[in-house]
Amino acid sequence: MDKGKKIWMDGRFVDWDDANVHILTHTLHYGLGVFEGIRCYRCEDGRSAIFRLREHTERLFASAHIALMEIPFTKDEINEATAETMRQSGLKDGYIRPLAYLGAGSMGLFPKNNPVRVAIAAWAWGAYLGEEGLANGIKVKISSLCRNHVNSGMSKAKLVGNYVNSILAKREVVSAGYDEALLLDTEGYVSEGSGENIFMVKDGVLKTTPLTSILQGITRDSVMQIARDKGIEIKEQRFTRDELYIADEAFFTGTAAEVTPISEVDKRKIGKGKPGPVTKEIQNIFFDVVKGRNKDYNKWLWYL
Ligand code: PPE
Repeated sequence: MDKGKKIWMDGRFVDWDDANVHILTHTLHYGLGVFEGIRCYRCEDGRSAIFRLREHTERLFASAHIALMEIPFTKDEINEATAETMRQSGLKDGYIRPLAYLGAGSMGLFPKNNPVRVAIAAWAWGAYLGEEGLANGIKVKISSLCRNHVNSGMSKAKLVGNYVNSILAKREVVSAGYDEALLLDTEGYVSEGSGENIFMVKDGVLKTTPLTSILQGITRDSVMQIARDKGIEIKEQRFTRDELYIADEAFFTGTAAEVTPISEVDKRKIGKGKPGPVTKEIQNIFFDVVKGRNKDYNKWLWYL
């Protein structure tokens, strides 16, 4: 891992190798914690820009609200700390991980006085599903595990504990030789990837899962706005696995995954089995936007 030099912990910077916690950190035992994943890109003019920082911070606080955790900093302070972490990392581009967690104090399932702690780290992270996958598409398998039911996992919150489901699904399909897992919801409709939202294209119309069992992806929202601005029709509507099998195109979106084409699902080729025209157009615009080449979306960039 190409690590950043410093990590922000509860208001001060510490060296990467000294960013430790007590073993009785509550979140480590029981999974109640919330986090974000943010990317910072190096733009063509040499400056670095964090993509949609404000929206990520908003979601961090929304997640904490759902989790009944009170973050002891303001949103402005977290925005500034995130930007400063990127500066102090010594990296020009990378992935930033804010995490709010329950520190050591009492044990058991009724944390009383455990402090809410916040840390922000940054490291260099290339293509999440590989350069080859980003260029030519990835092979996806539907996991035997369902995405958490909303009355169990609460997908609007980016909860630490929700990712047990994701890790188990990912391990299952990777060990079967696939690149990424797709999960269905408890009613059997397509939900999302282990760490991505999903889109399909049929007859020029874009479709994506509605906000029920999924994380409200910021990349998903960006792609929807880009598509609307391009005049592409878009529907938030649930769909089944067989509808996906006969789609013309499909792709995943996520901060880490960016816009990754899907070439096959459960051994069924999607369209021609390579990135289609709508996917490619959206992917190109997305990379222009995040790298500051498309000024129409400059409001999404927080320059360092
Ligand atoms: N669904 C899930 C379950 C999810 O984890 C992510 C992000 C998304 C959708 C897309 O959300 P957004 O990043 O706002 O577009 N997954 C993060 C975790 C990656 C990791 O392995 O860690 C991410 O992409 O940062």
